[in-house]
Amino acid sequence: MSNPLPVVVGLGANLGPRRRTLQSAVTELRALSVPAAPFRISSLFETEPVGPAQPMFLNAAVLLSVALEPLDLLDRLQAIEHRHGRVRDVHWGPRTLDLDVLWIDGVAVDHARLRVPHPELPHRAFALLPLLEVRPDALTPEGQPLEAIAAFLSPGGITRVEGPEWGMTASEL
Ligand code: A4P
Ligand code: MG
Repeated sequence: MSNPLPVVVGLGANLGPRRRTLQSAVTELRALSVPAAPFRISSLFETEPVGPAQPMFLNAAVLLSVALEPLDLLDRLQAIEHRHGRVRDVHWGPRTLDLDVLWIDGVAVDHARLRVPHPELPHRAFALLPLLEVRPDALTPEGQPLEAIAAFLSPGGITRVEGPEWGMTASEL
């Protein structure tokens, strides 16, 4: 991917110092993003866990622009997860930090390690609502507005706890 493309990364945490971990992940995502390209942070949401019983999540989304192949982006995100103590054990289980590639502008990926748009996106308000905050006009690779899909989602189990300033630096506020 030589030209930078807008990407939305979903962030989730439900173990440890959740808010601080997400703030630190935003700092790392800022460093991945092409300078001067749009970089947007969603509100912070507290969300009921989907999957096995486990602590409540904090979820958010970040729009950035990257000049990386999708699999290279995944490698970078997994390195950030590891730096934050991420251990993979229980599928859909608790985690200090989860970074998912939710959407890449105009791109579909169907690879053993990476599927984009994220296949669960149409079923997950905790991912789709933050995504639409940072990129309200996002389209599926087939050209369908993601906003239209959101209309079918139940918004239950999601509480907006802070505006985007939770992830901003002092100079951005
Ligand atoms: N992978 C494939 N596509 C992607 C993608 N678009 N982005 C592969 C990131 N990774 C992708 O993911 C397992 C593998 O998926 C990766 O190695 C990558 O090659 P994982 O996060 O390491 O493992 P997991 O959590 O066991 O599985 P999964 O299916 O990725 O879980 P999710 O989808 O991340 O869901 N409830 C609330 N309220 N909020 C949450 O954030 N998160 C989950 C986890 C469950 N319930 C939740 C939340
Ligand atoms: Mg994941």
